Amino acid sequence: MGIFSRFKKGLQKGAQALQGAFDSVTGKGGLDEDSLLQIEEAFYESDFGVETTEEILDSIREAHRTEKEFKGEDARKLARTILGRTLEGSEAELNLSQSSSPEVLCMIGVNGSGKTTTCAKLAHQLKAEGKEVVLGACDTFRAAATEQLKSWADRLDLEIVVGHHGADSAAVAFDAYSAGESRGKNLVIIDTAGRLHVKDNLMDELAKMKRVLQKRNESAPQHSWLVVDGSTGTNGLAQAKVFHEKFGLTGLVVTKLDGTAKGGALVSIFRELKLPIYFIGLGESPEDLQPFSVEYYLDSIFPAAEGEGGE
Ligand SMILES: Nc1nc2c(ncn2[C@@H]2O[C@H](COP(=O)(O)OP(=O)(O)OP(=O)(O)O)[C@@H](O)[C@H]2O)c(=O)[nH]1
Ligand SMILES: [Mg+2]
Repeated sequence: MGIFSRFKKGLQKGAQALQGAFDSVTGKGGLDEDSLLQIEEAFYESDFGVETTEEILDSIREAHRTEKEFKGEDARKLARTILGRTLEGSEAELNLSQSSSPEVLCMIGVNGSGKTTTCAKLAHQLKAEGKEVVLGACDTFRAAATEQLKSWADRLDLEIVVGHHGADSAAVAFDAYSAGESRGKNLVIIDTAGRLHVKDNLMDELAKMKRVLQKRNESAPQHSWLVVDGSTGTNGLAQAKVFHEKFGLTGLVVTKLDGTAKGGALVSIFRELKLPIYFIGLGESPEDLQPFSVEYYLDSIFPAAEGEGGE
């Protein structure tokens, strides 16, 4: 499956919600207050956030008032343009330096957001690109967590450093870094235990992991990504703010965008934090983790109308 097809298929539900609203007004001679409310509601329900939704609706209302021939289709295009502008700077590529010591990427986030699977999928993709990667199974909190990452590593033939259940996660991170260094790896990907951003003791544990890593390499971790479940909507924003404050994030991964109509949450999170979105999750297979592309995202949620070309 091509990359755009993956986006389109994954974002299908999110697209339907918006499309329904716009479809009901395209074809109509013009927009009326009723249809504008319908569009507004669809943006709110998809979790694009208050600011973005208001900006879009204000622009549509203004154009509707001042342009004689302004139709539903024009409203859709205007919304797309504004979202494109809002998402400027949200794409990012993981570039690893060629230095002799490995870089470190910490994958953090609340329980069940998709950290462990993202670690495995990313390691798999980087390996396919010829990068040398080692995984650190630093979720020592849950007995099954190490096993989960280990079974991915076995299946995808990835190198992994594990600690025993209940071990100090910072110590496992330290070991993983040491292994990465002695084996000449480019990147150490650290899987961490899920934690609620409001639990101070668990947040302190993350800070400790960072301190311990910095004893080996003062610029580690070079990458700290928050993995956010895209289907939890604006909840993700509250989490992201706290994790960013306490740990200093460098980027985001937004998972589970397949199967949710709340695909707009990534826009509100980006708008607020201005952290690049490195990857998005569009399903459970390794290939469903895709570098975020604004163009593919917008093309998926605003499919070209008939006669406009496109897929
Ligand atoms: N549909 C879908 N499922 C996903 C995606 N990403 C992760 N999952 C699933 O979400 C579930 C939780 O993923 P994990 O990677 O275990 O999440 P985690 O953050 O490591 O969870 P904890 O370690 O318990 O905090 C798994 O069943 C994954 O297969 C995605 O993009 N789409
Ligand atoms: Mg996990």
